[in-house]
Amino acid sequence: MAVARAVSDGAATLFDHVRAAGDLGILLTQIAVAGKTIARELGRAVLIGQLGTTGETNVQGEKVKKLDLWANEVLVDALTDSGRVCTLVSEELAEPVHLEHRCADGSWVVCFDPVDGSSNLDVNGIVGTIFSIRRRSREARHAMVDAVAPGTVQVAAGYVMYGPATVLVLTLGDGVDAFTLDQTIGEFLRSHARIRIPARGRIYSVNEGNATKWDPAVRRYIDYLRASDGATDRPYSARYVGSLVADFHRTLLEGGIFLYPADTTAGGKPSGKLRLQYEGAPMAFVVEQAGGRASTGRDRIMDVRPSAAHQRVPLVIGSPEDVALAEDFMAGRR
Ligand code: P6P
Repeated sequence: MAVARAVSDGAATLFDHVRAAGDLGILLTQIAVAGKTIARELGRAVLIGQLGTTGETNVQGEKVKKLDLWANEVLVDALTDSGRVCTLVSEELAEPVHLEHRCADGSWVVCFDPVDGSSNLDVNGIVGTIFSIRRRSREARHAMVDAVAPGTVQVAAGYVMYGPATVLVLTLGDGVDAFTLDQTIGEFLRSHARIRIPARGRIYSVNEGNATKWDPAVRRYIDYLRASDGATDRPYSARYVGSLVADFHRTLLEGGIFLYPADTTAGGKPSGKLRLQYEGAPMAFVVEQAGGRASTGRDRIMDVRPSAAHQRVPLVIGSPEDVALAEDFMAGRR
């Protein structure tokens, strides 16, 4: 009865939204099931000893949380069981997983971060699953060809945000929609249709603890946003969760800019911290589909062709006017 009422109220379900997408719809349904499973586990993790670390370090050089590994297994199983996936690139797996026996025509390549922002888990912070779906290239000689394709080949991308509500944000290349999990019926119901990011916002989001590591032009840009000038609607407010899904989702809905700049100091991360294939590229696809922009500070994120599956990239993403101004500062035009 509840399902019928929800649907009869015109609240489209995620299934309604993707069922015309054929194989891709099957894949997205599997990702949604994985998202529901992860949401349930996150809600009870502290009660069943699932918080904390495993004692291992992953390919990123980061401490592995118990839930990182568990969620990775949930997603690998869900994607493999779909029977539609040829190659998997996971933040938690050192190498791409190539399922040769699945790579018939029309198979898909999925890049994903099972629990992005997992450093927030032990303090009940917001985290998310980020996914980027690409069609397997016909001429792919081996997994690495597809694992390092640029963002322009994406067919679908999005994230599941585990917050007060569990929200799945998705683009299929024709706009961006958000679906909120109705726990009473276990369905993702469309809560935001055809999301458009404001042309300009009033919030900037960056880890200012890294300010001494940035290029001076980045510091000048942030100082500009913090300066008081009524005529240009400044200062901006600062918001930083330290979880890309949370900081990006706020930027998508309210406008403004998120930055994770390069660390220009000796021994730092010259390409920044965030990974292109399962953080930068999917968020860039979503934001562009919502009318926003995503760049390295110089180049369009969607065009960057990585040399490795876990390549990092500086990320400047958000409202088009804010990103354009940031690029002006970084190019020395301001
Ligand atoms: P920092 C989480 O580890 C993550 O990859 C993103 O979710 C987040 O935006 C960023 O790192 C936070 O990094 O260095 O500010 O803690």
